[in-house]
Amino acid sequence: MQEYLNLLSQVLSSGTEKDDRTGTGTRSVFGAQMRFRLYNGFPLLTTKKIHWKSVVHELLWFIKGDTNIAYLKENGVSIWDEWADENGDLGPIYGEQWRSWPAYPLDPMGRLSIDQLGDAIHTLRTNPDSRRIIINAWNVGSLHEMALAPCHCLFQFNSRPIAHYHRVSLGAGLGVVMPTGASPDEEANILDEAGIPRRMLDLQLYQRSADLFLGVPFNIASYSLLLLMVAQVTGHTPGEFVWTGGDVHLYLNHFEQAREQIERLPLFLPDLRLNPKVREIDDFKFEDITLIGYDPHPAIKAPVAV
Ligand code: THF
Repeated sequence: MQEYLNLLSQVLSSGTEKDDRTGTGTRSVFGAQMRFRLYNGFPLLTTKKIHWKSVVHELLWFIKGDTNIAYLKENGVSIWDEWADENGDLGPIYGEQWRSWPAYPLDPMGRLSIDQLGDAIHTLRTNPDSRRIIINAWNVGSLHEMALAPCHCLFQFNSRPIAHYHRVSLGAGLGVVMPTGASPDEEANILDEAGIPRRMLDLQLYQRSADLFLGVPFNIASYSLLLLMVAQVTGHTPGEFVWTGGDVHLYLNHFEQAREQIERLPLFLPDLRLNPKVREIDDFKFEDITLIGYDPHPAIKAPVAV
């Protein structure tokens, strides 16, 4: 997570002061990238405590295709409260675009809407070399109906063969004997004779607007978790999460907190275990996701810009 601390320093030292929609004011850098190798530990920030429960419930809520905060409230997650209307609705944000992007005209299968996440998983199982495994939340025709335009707006999966030696060491280490939901032919393409994945899965996110202190640690953890889940249900070994940012900013009222964090030493990364019995993305429940050995520095409070 040193890369994250480096980016904090970079924005503090060389960012441009810039006004923003929320009227708070920011220091901002345009264009940045961080890479996290998921087999080196789960990239949950250790230089301040992250509210992990919020990360998991928010992701499960996106996967459900839900855009009303009722589920989050029931589970004690308040990170979306500020943007919801009086009925708890946020408009057609992430969940709706991921699972039911409206199809006009009807797609060739006659569907009224497109399940982008389901289609991505199907493609990873049947045509993993594809360079079109993209999920897009930036639905230009619907932006005006959303409580907030998507910040993490597009992501792409990349499936690649891994070397045999790598396969053996990783496969043994992770104990991955993968369920895939694929036909035996497809499975032979993904798993070797010992049931160990032949292929690795990467995910790259494009985040057009990045609240580096509050949002980004959540976003890194959330997409890394999604990558592990999709890897499991498609029979891949988790590879790299690549985070790409557009306007990467620190709000002016987060500077002190950012400086405090930079002084702290990164600690050991936790591990993440998924229940290996889960074979379909829609079957993951909170209890199937276990974080092990997360022992971070204390939380640092900071106000969220609305
Ligand atoms: N708006 C802004 N200004 N920043 C964001 O990061 C952001 N998001 C989502 C939508 N709009 C945004 C909401 N995600 C927190 C964390 C993530 C959020 C919103 C708020 C937050 O306040 N975190 C605190 C408390 C955590 C908790 O109580 O669970 C923290 O200390 O981390 C980016 O996707």
